[in-house]
Amino acid sequence: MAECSNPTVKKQIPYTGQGFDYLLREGVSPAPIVRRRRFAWGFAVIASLAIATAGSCLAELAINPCQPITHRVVVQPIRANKADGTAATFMGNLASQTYIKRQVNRIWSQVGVTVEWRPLFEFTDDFSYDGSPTDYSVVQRPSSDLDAVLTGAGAPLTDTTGLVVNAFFVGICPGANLSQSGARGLARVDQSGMCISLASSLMDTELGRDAAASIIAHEIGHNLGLLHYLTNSFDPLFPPNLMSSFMALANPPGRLIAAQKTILFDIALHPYGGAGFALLQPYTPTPTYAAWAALLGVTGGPGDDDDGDGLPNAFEFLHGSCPLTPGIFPASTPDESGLAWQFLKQPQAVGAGYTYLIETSTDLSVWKTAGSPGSGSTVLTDLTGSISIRLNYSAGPAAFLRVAAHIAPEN
Ligand SMILES: [Ca+2]
Ligand SMILES: [Ca+2]
Ligand SMILES: [Zn+2]
Repeated sequence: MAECSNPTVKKQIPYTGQGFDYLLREGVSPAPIVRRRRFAWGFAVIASLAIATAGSCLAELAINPCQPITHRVVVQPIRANKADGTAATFMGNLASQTYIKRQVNRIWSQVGVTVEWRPLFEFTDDFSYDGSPTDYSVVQRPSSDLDAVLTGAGAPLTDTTGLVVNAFFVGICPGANLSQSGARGLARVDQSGMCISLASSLMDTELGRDAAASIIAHEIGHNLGLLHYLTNSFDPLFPPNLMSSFMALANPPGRLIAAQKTILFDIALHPYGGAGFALLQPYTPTPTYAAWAALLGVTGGPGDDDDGDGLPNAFEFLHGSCPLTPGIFPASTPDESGLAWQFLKQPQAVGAGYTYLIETSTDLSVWKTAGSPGSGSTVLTDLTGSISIRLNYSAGPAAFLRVAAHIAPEN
């Protein structure tokens, strides 16, 4: 795992108004700053601070930040074995499996989807493994073998409801020959069913495991109804993305773009009737921190900061930002009276009892609850899904706002 860089950026924004120069100072101390209440987790940051982190913390995959999980996809992995005991590569050892599944989950969390893996099903069938008795070590295995594997006699049709993605891990992928089996996949579009072949050597490196995750996530995308997407590295309108038809091992793609999310969640936009739409099942997250952490692969507690971006996990839980992708503190919006910040409230975290503790100060020493008399701040709105706070320019020559997400103390 690459080390996270976490430089602290301090900036000052001059503001001129009402005949005098107003300086809203911005700064931060290393988190956690203060623990002032029994139930308060470390304060996230002092408002208006941009925490810049270079690159991705977890791995090389280029992906967008996650979105709050609203749907799930259930995947049934099936490993093809030959009668002589030769077994297709699945995802390597347990640590490698955990890593790859986590990366697949990170990719799909970009569109608010979590991937649930059923236990691996072992299936002994020479034809499924490599097309035996025909030899496809040099000649390309026909693509039509995909359907033959998926529907063949004895194939483990573990799902008759059309709600589970069946993923066969094979020795030679249909549409490829043995020499092309580094990482290959072939999948139905807008319907369950795929074949994947992975060279065992891929499991030896992080890049190889990322490539495996990328191709697995790509084939899931086909099953869910996505076609290949035109890409051009030099055209920002068509950035490399998960559904590129070509993947370079050195740079496995993972990004899902907005147009793809639109297709996924609109059955009318599905290309072949929308059977793949049913694979996306609505998901109601369990209202606990532990469930959220397990879902996204967060290993730290509420006061920890898994991605090192200065936003504690508890804040990311409540606000809905991604705990494994470095982000920045929510941006402020200026108006004639000050700077306003909006902090989102995710239903899962609200259900778990989490709330914001927002305080202001003019000297970084004495802190007052935001919106209280003399705090120099105003609660603009406090809604089910968000709270908006304005730090007023009248607060003083310098003003600070800080926020923590915590479980509200019982009265
Ligand atoms: Ca964080
Ligand atoms: Ca983050
Ligand atoms: Zn494809």
